[in-house]
Amino acid sequence: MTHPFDTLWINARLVTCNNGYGIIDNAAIASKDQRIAWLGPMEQLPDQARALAPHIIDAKQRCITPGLIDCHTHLVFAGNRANEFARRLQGESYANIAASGGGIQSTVRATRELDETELLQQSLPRAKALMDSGARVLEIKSGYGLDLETECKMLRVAGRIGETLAIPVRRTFLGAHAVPPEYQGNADNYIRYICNELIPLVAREKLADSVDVFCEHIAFSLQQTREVFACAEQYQLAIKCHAEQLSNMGAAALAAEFGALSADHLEYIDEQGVTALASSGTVAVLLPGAYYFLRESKTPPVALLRKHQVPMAIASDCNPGTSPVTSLKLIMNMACVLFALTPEEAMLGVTLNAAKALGMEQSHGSLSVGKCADIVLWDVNHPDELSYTVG
Ligand code: DI6
Ligand code: FE
Repeated sequence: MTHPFDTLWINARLVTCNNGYGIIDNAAIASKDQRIAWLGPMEQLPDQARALAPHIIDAKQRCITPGLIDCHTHLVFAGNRANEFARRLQGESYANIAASGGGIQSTVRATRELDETELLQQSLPRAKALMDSGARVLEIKSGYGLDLETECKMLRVAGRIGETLAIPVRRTFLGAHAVPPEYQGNADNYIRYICNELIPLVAREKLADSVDVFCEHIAFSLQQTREVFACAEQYQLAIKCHAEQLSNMGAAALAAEFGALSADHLEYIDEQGVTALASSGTVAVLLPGAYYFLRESKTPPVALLRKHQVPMAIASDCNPGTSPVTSLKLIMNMACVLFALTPEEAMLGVTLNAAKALGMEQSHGSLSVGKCADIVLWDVNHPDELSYTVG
C-alpha cells in the first residue's frame, strides 16, 4: 500500500511560529521526503491516519515546534578558560585579561596546536549538547585561528560537525575577532591580510557563508570593520557583526548599511542604530549568555527593538570566554529573566527570527508546508514551559 506521507504525528499541539506562537490545537503534521507535507487540525486530515503514513506518532497533546536554531556560536575551539573565570571573580576585568595575553589569544594558542581530528573531538560534544536542547541548525564561527591555516581548519571542523550530526551548519568567517600576535600593534595590516588573502581563499574554497567582525574598542574599529564588509560584499558573502557589546561604536548602523543578515549583542545600541536595523531588515541577535557570564549590567534596549519592529533572535554565543553555554533552552530562560523577553519572543528568537538571521527562513524556522520537517516533539503541554524551566 502506498501512503501519501512518510511520517504522521497526530494529537499534537502545533507551535507553528507563524504569527507568534501560531498554535494549532489537536492537530496533525505530516512529512514526505523530509519536508512538511501537510499540517492542520485532526478533523481536517484527508483520510484515516493509518492510510496516510506508514509511521504514526501519537503526540498525546504535547507540543511540536520547528527544530530550534542556534544562530550565533563559536563552538569550535580548544581547551577552556576556567582560570580566567576565576580571575574575573577576583575582580579582574575581561578587557584587562585580554590585554595581558589571555582572553581570545589564549584560545587562539590552544586552537592552533590541535590537528583537525583533535579539534573535532573537543568541539563535537558541544554541538551534540546544543542538539540535546532542541537545536537542529547551528551557526559556527571561526576566529580562534587568526591565520590562514587555523581559520580554514576551524571552518572545516565546523563542516564536519554538520556532516557527523546530519544537520545544517552555517559557517561564518570571523578572522576579524582579535589581532593575532604576528600583527600586534599593526591591526591595519592584519585587516589587509584578511581582505587580500583570507576572504578570497574562504570564498574560493566555499568554507563559509558569511563574514563577521568584532567591532569594539578592544578589537576592530568602525573603519576596519567597513573594509572587511566591503570585501565580503565583493565576494558575495553574507554579513554579520558583533556590534555594540561593550560600547556604542555605530557598528549596527554600519551593518545595516551593508544589508547585514544580523547585528549581534547590541547592549549599547541607541535608537539611531535600532532604526537603521529596522530599515534594512537586519535581525537583532541578543546573547544573554555573554551578558550573564560577564556579569554585565546594561541590557539591550528590547523596548526600542519592539517599538521599531526589529526581529529579535537569541543565541547561545557558545564560546570559552564569555558564554560557555550549550543549552538553547537555558538561553530562552535567560532571555526572559535577564532581558524581559516574553516566552513567545524567546521561542521566535530560536526559530523564525534565528532562521532569518541565517538567511534560511525559506526552508526553516516555522512549521509550514514545504519547509524542512526536522521538528521537535517536546514533553510539554504549553510552549511557555520551554522558557520557564531553567536549562
Ligand atoms: N564577543 C564575545 O563575547 C566573544 N567574542 C566576541 O566577539 C568572546 C570570545 C572569547 O572571549 O573567547
Ligand atoms: Fe560571539
